[in-house]
Amino acid sequence: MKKITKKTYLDWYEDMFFWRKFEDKLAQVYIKQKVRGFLHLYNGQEAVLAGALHAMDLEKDRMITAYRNHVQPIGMGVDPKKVMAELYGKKTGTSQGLGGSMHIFSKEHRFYGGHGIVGGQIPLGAGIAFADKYFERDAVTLTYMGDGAVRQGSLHEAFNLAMLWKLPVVFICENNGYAMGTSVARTANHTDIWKLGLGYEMPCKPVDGMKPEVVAKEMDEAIDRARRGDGPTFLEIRTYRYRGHSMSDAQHYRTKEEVKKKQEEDPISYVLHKIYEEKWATEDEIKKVNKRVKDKVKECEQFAEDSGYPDTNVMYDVVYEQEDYPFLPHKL
Ligand SMILES: Cc1ncc(C[n+]2csc(CCOP(=O)(O)OP(=O)(O)O)c2C)c(N)n1
Ligand SMILES: [Mg+2]
Repeated sequence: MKKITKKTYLDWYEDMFFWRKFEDKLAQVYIKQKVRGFLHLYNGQEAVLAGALHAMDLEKDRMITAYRNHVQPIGMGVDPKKVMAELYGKKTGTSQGLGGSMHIFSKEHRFYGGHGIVGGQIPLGAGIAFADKYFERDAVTLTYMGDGAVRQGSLHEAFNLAMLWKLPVVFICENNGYAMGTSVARTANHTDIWKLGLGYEMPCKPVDGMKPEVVAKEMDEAIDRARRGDGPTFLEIRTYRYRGHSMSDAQHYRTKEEVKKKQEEDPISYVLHKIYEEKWATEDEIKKVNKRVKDKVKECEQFAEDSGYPDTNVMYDVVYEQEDYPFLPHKL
Protein backbone atom coordinates (compact mmCIF):
# COMPACT_ATOMS: atom_id res chain seq x y z
CA MET A 1 0.00 0.00 0.00
CA LYS A 2 1.08 3.58 -0.61
CA LYS A 3 2.60 4.89 2.62
CA ILE A 4 0.35 6.83 4.95
CA THR A 5 2.27 10.02 5.70
CA LYS A 6 1.80 13.51 7.08
CA LYS A 7 0.69 14.56 3.57
CA THR A 8 -1.93 11.77 3.51
CA TYR A 9 -3.50 13.07 6.73
CA LEU A 10 -3.42 16.68 5.52
CA ASP A 11 -5.03 15.65 2.22
CA TRP A 12 -7.60 13.53 4.06
CA TYR A 13 -8.50 16.50 6.24
CA GLU A 14 -8.91 18.87 3.30
CA ASP A 15 -10.81 16.36 1.12
CA MET A 16 -13.18 15.18 3.85
CA PHE A 17 -13.83 18.73 5.02
CA PHE A 18 -14.57 19.76 1.45
CA TRP A 19 -17.01 16.85 0.97
CA ARG A 20 -18.74 17.76 4.25
CA LYS A 21 -19.07 21.46 3.35
CA PHE A 22 -20.11 20.65 -0.23
CA GLU A 23 -23.00 18.60 1.14
CA ASP A 24 -23.87 21.17 3.83
CA LYS A 25 -24.22 23.64 0.98
CA LEU A 26 -26.48 21.20 -0.85
CA ALA A 27 -28.71 20.95 2.22
CA GLN A 28 -28.96 24.77 2.28
CA VAL A 29 -29.82 25.19 -1.37
CA TYR A 30 -32.26 22.26 -1.21
CA ILE A 31 -34.29 24.17 1.37
CA LYS A 32 -34.32 27.11 -1.04
CA GLN A 33 -35.65 24.66 -3.70
CA LYS A 34 -32.66 25.19 -5.96
CA VAL A 35 -32.04 21.45 -5.83
CA ARG A 36 -35.16 19.32 -6.15
CA GLY A 37 -36.24 15.72 -5.93
CA PHE A 38 -34.48 13.48 -3.43
CA LEU A 39 -31.23 14.39 -1.70
CA HIS A 40 -29.31 11.82 0.35
CA LEU A 41 -26.26 13.18 2.15
CA TYR A 42 -23.05 11.40 3.18
CA ASN A 43 -22.18 13.45 6.32
CA GLY A 44 -20.43 11.17 8.81
CA GLN A 45 -19.42 8.49 6.30
CA GLU A 46 -16.48 10.37 4.71
CA ALA A 47 -13.71 8.14 6.09
CA VAL A 48 -15.09 5.19 4.10
CA LEU A 49 -14.39 7.08 0.90
CA ALA A 50 -11.10 8.67 2.00
CA GLY A 51 -9.63 5.29 3.01
CA ALA A 52 -10.80 3.57 -0.17
CA LEU A 53 -9.35 6.23 -2.47
CA HIS A 54 -5.96 5.85 -0.78
CA ALA A 55 -5.91 2.14 -1.56
CA MET A 56 -7.25 2.38 -5.13
CA ASP A 57 -5.28 2.89 -8.31
CA LEU A 58 -7.19 5.92 -9.55
CA GLU A 59 -5.82 5.47 -13.08
CA LYS A 60 -7.44 2.03 -13.40
CA ASP A 61 -9.94 1.08 -10.72
CA ARG A 62 -13.68 1.59 -10.80
CA MET A 63 -16.47 2.44 -8.40
CA ILE A 64 -20.23 1.95 -8.30
CA THR A 65 -22.61 2.82 -5.47
CA ALA A 66 -26.22 3.57 -4.53
CA TYR A 67 -27.92 6.98 -4.40
CA ARG A 68 -25.77 8.53 -1.62
CA ASN A 69 -23.35 9.43 -4.38
CA HIS A 70 -22.32 13.08 -4.61
CA VAL A 71 -18.82 13.05 -3.15
CA GLN A 72 -17.49 9.74 -4.50
CA PRO A 73 -17.17 11.04 -8.09
CA ILE A 74 -15.40 14.14 -6.75
CA GLY A 75 -12.91 11.82 -5.04
CA MET A 76 -12.46 9.94 -8.34
CA GLY A 77 -11.53 13.20 -10.07
CA VAL A 78 -14.80 14.62 -11.42
CA ASP A 79 -14.96 18.43 -11.30
CA PRO A 80 -17.10 19.30 -8.23
CA LYS A 81 -18.57 22.28 -10.12
CA LYS A 82 -20.11 19.80 -12.58
CA VAL A 83 -21.50 17.68 -9.74
CA MET A 84 -23.10 20.75 -8.16
CA ALA A 85 -24.52 21.79 -11.55
CA GLU A 86 -26.00 18.30 -12.04
CA LEU A 87 -27.75 18.59 -8.69
CA TYR A 88 -29.17 21.94 -9.78
CA GLY A 89 -30.42 20.28 -12.99
CA LYS A 90 -28.23 22.57 -15.11
CA LYS A 91 -26.85 21.71 -18.54
CA THR A 92 -23.23 22.06 -17.38
CA GLY A 93 -23.76 19.08 -15.05
CA THR A 94 -22.16 15.63 -15.32
CA SER A 95 -25.20 14.35 -17.26
CA GLN A 96 -26.21 17.68 -18.77
CA GLY A 97 -28.62 18.17 -15.88
CA LEU A 98 -30.80 15.24 -16.94
CA GLY A 99 -29.83 12.85 -14.14
CA GLY A 100 -29.86 14.78 -10.89
CA SER A 101 -29.00 13.77 -7.38
CA MET A 102 -29.20 9.98 -7.46
CA HIS A 103 -27.53 9.59 -10.83
CA ILE A 104 -24.08 11.11 -10.88
CA PHE A 105 -22.02 9.25 -13.48
CA SER A 106 -18.67 9.66 -15.22
CA LYS A 107 -17.42 7.03 -17.62
CA GLU A 108 -14.20 9.00 -18.05
CA HIS A 109 -13.47 8.75 -14.31
CA ARG A 110 -14.73 5.14 -14.04
CA PHE A 111 -17.56 6.11 -11.71
CA TYR A 112 -20.66 4.13 -12.73
CA GLY A 113 -23.37 5.78 -10.60
CA GLY A 114 -25.61 6.54 -8.72
CA HIS A 115 -28.39 3.86 -8.46
CA GLY A 116 -31.81 4.37 -6.87
CA ILE A 117 -32.94 0.75 -6.82
CA VAL A 118 -31.69 -0.64 -3.52
CA GLY A 119 -29.19 -3.42 -4.32
CA GLY A 120 -29.52 -2.85 -8.07
CA GLN A 121 -25.86 -1.90 -8.36
CA ILE A 122 -24.55 -5.11 -6.76
CA PRO A 123 -24.87 -7.37 -9.84
CA LEU A 124 -23.86 -4.41 -12.04
CA GLY A 125 -20.59 -4.11 -10.09
CA ALA A 126 -19.99 -7.83 -10.47
CA GLY A 127 -20.79 -7.51 -14.19
CA ILE A 128 -18.26 -4.71 -14.67
CA ALA A 129 -15.66 -6.89 -12.93
CA PHE A 130 -16.67 -9.83 -15.16
CA ALA A 131 -16.01 -7.70 -18.27
CA ASP A 132 -12.58 -6.72 -16.92
CA LYS A 133 -11.68 -10.35 -16.31
CA TYR A 134 -13.05 -11.47 -19.69
CA PHE A 135 -11.15 -8.79 -21.62
CA GLU A 136 -8.05 -9.22 -19.40
CA ARG A 137 -8.05 -5.61 -18.22
CA ASP A 138 -6.18 -4.76 -15.04
CA ALA A 139 -8.91 -3.09 -12.95
CA VAL A 140 -10.74 -3.69 -9.70
CA THR A 141 -14.34 -2.60 -9.15
CA LEU A 142 -15.39 -1.32 -5.74
CA THR A 143 -19.09 -2.12 -5.36
CA TYR A 144 -20.77 -0.26 -2.51
CA MET A 145 -24.15 -0.89 -0.93
CA GLY A 146 -26.03 0.08 2.22
CA ASP A 147 -27.02 -2.21 5.08
CA GLY A 148 -30.55 -2.12 3.67
CA ALA A 149 -29.38 -3.76 0.44
CA VAL A 150 -27.77 -6.88 1.83
CA ARG A 151 -31.00 -8.83 2.25
CA GLN A 152 -31.77 -8.54 -1.46
CA GLY A 153 -31.60 -11.73 -3.51
CA SER A 154 -29.39 -9.93 -6.04
CA LEU A 155 -26.56 -9.80 -3.48
CA HIS A 156 -26.57 -13.58 -3.09
CA GLU A 157 -26.64 -14.26 -6.81
CA ALA A 158 -23.82 -11.78 -7.38
CA PHE A 159 -21.74 -13.17 -4.49
CA ASN A 160 -22.12 -16.70 -5.77
CA LEU A 161 -21.00 -15.96 -9.32
CA ALA A 162 -18.27 -13.51 -8.26
CA MET A 163 -16.75 -16.23 -6.07
CA LEU A 164 -17.23 -18.98 -8.65
CA TRP A 165 -15.47 -16.92 -11.31
CA LYS A 166 -13.03 -15.16 -8.94
CA LEU A 167 -14.04 -11.75 -10.24
CA PRO A 168 -11.88 -8.69 -9.47
CA VAL A 169 -14.42 -6.98 -7.24
CA VAL A 170 -14.59 -5.71 -3.66
CA PHE A 171 -18.10 -5.69 -2.18
CA ILE A 172 -18.48 -3.05 0.50
CA CYS A 173 -21.46 -2.70 2.80
CA GLU A 174 -21.51 0.77 4.36
CA ASN A 175 -23.39 -0.13 7.50
CA ASN A 176 -24.64 3.20 8.81
CA GLY A 177 -27.11 1.54 11.16
CA TYR A 178 -30.31 2.32 9.29
CA ALA A 179 -32.16 1.68 6.05
CA MET A 180 -34.43 4.73 5.94
CA GLY A 181 -35.94 4.44 9.45
CA THR A 182 -35.34 0.71 9.94
CA SER A 183 -32.41 -0.30 12.11
CA VAL A 184 -30.24 -3.27 11.16
CA ALA A 185 -31.44 -5.10 14.27
CA ARG A 186 -35.04 -4.95 13.02
CA THR A 187 -34.25 -6.55 9.67
CA ALA A 188 -32.40 -9.76 10.48
CA ASN A 189 -31.72 -12.40 13.07
CA HIS A 190 -28.07 -11.38 13.37
CA THR A 191 -26.42 -8.00 12.94
CA ASP A 192 -22.96 -9.14 11.79
CA ILE A 193 -23.53 -8.34 8.14
CA TRP A 194 -19.97 -9.35 7.16
CA LYS A 195 -20.87 -12.98 7.95
CA LEU A 196 -22.96 -13.10 4.76
CA GLY A 197 -19.68 -13.70 2.95
CA LEU A 198 -19.03 -16.91 4.88
CA GLY A 199 -21.73 -18.86 3.02
CA TYR A 200 -19.73 -18.35 -0.18
CA GLU A 201 -16.31 -18.83 1.44
CA MET A 202 -15.64 -15.23 0.45
CA PRO A 203 -13.01 -13.46 2.58
CA CYS A 204 -15.01 -11.09 4.77
CA LYS A 205 -14.72 -8.97 7.92
CA PRO A 206 -16.06 -5.97 9.84
CA VAL A 207 -14.10 -2.70 9.60
CA ASP A 208 -14.13 0.49 11.69
CA GLY A 209 -15.41 3.06 9.20
CA MET A 210 -14.64 6.19 11.24
CA LYS A 211 -10.86 6.01 10.78
CA PRO A 212 -9.55 6.44 7.22
CA GLU A 213 -6.27 4.61 7.86
CA VAL A 214 -8.15 1.51 9.08
CA VAL A 215 -10.37 1.55 5.99
CA ALA A 216 -7.32 2.07 3.74
CA LYS A 217 -5.50 -0.93 5.17
CA GLU A 218 -8.43 -3.35 4.81
CA MET A 219 -9.33 -2.00 1.41
CA ASP A 220 -5.74 -2.36 0.23
CA GLU A 221 -5.71 -6.03 1.19
CA ALA A 222 -9.02 -6.62 -0.60
CA ILE A 223 -8.00 -4.71 -3.74
CA ASP A 224 -4.71 -6.56 -3.83
CA ARG A 225 -6.49 -9.92 -3.60
CA ALA A 226 -8.79 -8.97 -6.48
CA ARG A 227 -5.93 -7.63 -8.61
CA ARG A 228 -3.83 -10.77 -8.32
CA GLY A 229 -6.77 -12.89 -9.50
CA ASP A 230 -7.83 -14.38 -6.16
CA GLY A 231 -11.36 -13.00 -6.35
CA PRO A 232 -13.73 -10.93 -4.26
CA THR A 233 -13.82 -9.76 -0.65
CA PHE A 234 -16.80 -8.57 1.38
CA LEU A 235 -16.17 -5.77 3.90
CA GLU A 236 -18.80 -4.55 6.33
CA ILE A 237 -17.63 -1.03 7.06
CA ARG A 238 -19.29 0.28 10.21
CA THR A 239 -20.12 3.94 9.96
CA TYR A 240 -22.92 6.40 10.76
CA ARG A 241 -24.93 9.03 8.94
CA TYR A 242 -25.54 12.25 10.85
CA ARG A 243 -28.37 13.55 8.71
CA GLY A 244 -31.68 11.91 7.95
CA HIS A 245 -32.07 9.27 5.25
CA SER A 246 -32.93 12.06 2.82
CA MET A 247 -33.87 15.68 3.34
CA SER A 248 -37.48 14.74 4.13
CA ASP A 249 -36.84 12.52 7.15
CA ALA A 250 -38.22 13.53 10.56
CA GLN A 251 -35.88 10.97 12.21
CA HIS A 252 -38.36 9.62 14.77
CA TYR A 253 -36.47 6.32 14.85
CA ARG A 254 -33.45 7.64 16.79
CA THR A 255 -32.66 10.17 19.48
CA LYS A 256 -30.61 13.35 19.19
CA GLU A 257 -28.38 11.94 21.95
CA GLU A 258 -27.55 8.90 19.80
CA VAL A 259 -26.44 11.14 16.93
CA LYS A 260 -24.41 13.35 19.28
CA LYS A 261 -22.69 10.33 20.77
CA LYS A 262 -21.68 9.04 17.33
CA GLN A 263 -20.40 12.49 16.37
CA GLU A 264 -17.77 12.08 19.06
CA GLU A 265 -16.11 9.62 16.66
CA ASP A 266 -16.30 12.09 13.76
CA PRO A 267 -13.66 11.16 11.15
CA ILE A 268 -12.79 14.77 10.28
CA SER A 269 -12.24 15.75 13.93
CA TYR A 270 -10.28 12.52 14.40
CA VAL A 271 -7.90 13.35 11.54
CA LEU A 272 -7.55 16.96 12.68
CA HIS A 273 -6.75 15.81 16.20
CA LYS A 274 -4.02 13.55 14.82
CA ILE A 275 -2.58 16.45 12.75
CA TYR A 276 -2.36 18.70 15.83
CA GLU A 277 -1.04 15.92 18.03
CA GLU A 278 1.79 15.18 15.58
CA LYS A 279 2.35 18.94 15.07
CA TRP A 280 1.93 18.53 11.29
CA ALA A 281 0.14 21.87 10.99
CA THR A 282 -0.53 24.97 13.07
CA GLU A 283 -3.98 26.42 13.73
CA ASP A 284 -3.21 29.19 11.25
CA GLU A 285 -2.34 26.68 8.55
CA ILE A 286 -5.61 24.81 9.18
CA LYS A 287 -7.51 28.10 9.01
CA LYS A 288 -6.03 28.59 5.52
CA VAL A 289 -7.21 25.11 4.49
CA ASN A 290 -10.69 25.84 5.82
CA LYS A 291 -10.83 29.08 3.87
CA ARG A 292 -9.69 27.29 0.69
CA VAL A 293 -12.46 24.71 1.18
CA LYS A 294 -15.16 27.31 1.75
CA ASP A 295 -14.04 29.31 -1.31
CA LYS A 296 -14.15 26.15 -3.44
CA VAL A 297 -17.69 25.36 -2.30
CA LYS A 298 -18.73 28.94 -3.10
CA GLU A 299 -17.19 28.60 -6.56
CA CYS A 300 -19.23 25.41 -7.17
CA GLU A 301 -22.43 27.13 -6.06
CA GLN A 302 -21.74 30.15 -8.26
CA PHE A 303 -21.00 27.94 -11.27
CA ALA A 304 -24.29 26.05 -10.81
CA GLU A 305 -26.24 29.28 -10.27
CA ASP A 306 -24.78 30.89 -13.41
CA SER A 307 -25.36 27.86 -15.66
CA GLY A 308 -28.46 27.45 -17.81
CA TYR A 309 -31.10 24.72 -17.75
CA PRO A 310 -31.08 22.10 -20.55
CA ASP A 311 -33.08 22.96 -23.65
CA THR A 312 -36.51 21.34 -23.56
CA ASN A 313 -36.00 19.78 -26.99
CA VAL A 314 -33.38 17.35 -25.57
CA MET A 315 -36.06 15.81 -23.34
CA TYR A 316 -36.71 12.79 -25.55
CA ASP A 317 -33.19 12.37 -26.93
CA VAL A 318 -31.81 10.37 -24.03
CA VAL A 319 -34.62 7.89 -23.45
CA TYR A 320 -34.76 4.46 -25.00
CA GLU A 321 -36.86 4.34 -28.12
CA GLN A 322 -38.00 1.33 -30.07
CA GLU A 323 -38.34 2.80 -33.54
CA ASP A 324 -40.99 0.36 -34.77
CA TYR A 325 -43.11 0.51 -31.60
CA PRO A 326 -46.65 0.63 -33.02
CA PHE A 327 -48.72 2.73 -30.63
CA LEU A 328 -46.87 5.92 -29.75
CA PRO A 329 -45.43 8.38 -32.19
CA HIS A 330 -41.88 9.57 -31.40
CA LYS A 331 -41.59 12.94 -29.65
CA LEU A 332 -45.22 13.05 -28.59
C1 LIG B 1 -35.72 -2.26 -4.44
C2 LIG B 1 -36.04 -1.07 -3.60
N1 LIG B 1 -36.81 -1.22 -2.49
C3 LIG B 1 -37.09 -0.15 -1.72
C4 LIG B 1 -36.64 1.11 -2.05
C5 LIG B 1 -36.94 2.30 -1.15
N2 LIG B 1 -35.73 2.67 -0.41
C6 LIG B 1 -34.96 3.68 -0.84
S1 LIG B 1 -33.60 3.87 0.12
C7 LIG B 1 -34.03 2.60 1.13
C8 LIG B 1 -33.16 2.24 2.31
C9 LIG B 1 -31.82 1.72 1.95
O1 LIG B 1 -30.95 1.81 3.06
P1 LIG B 1 -29.45 1.40 3.00
O2 LIG B 1 -29.24 0.36 1.96
O3 LIG B 1 -29.03 1.06 4.39
O4 LIG B 1 -28.68 2.69 2.48
P2 LIG B 1 -28.47 4.09 3.20
O5 LIG B 1 -29.63 4.95 2.81
O6 LIG B 1 -28.39 3.87 4.66
O7 LIG B 1 -27.20 4.65 2.63
C10 LIG B 1 -35.24 2.04 0.71
C11 LIG B 1 -35.89 0.92 1.39
C12 LIG B 1 -35.85 1.22 -3.22
N3 LIG B 1 -35.35 2.40 -3.61
N4 LIG B 1 -35.57 0.13 -3.97
MG1 LIG C 1 -28.01 2.20 5.80
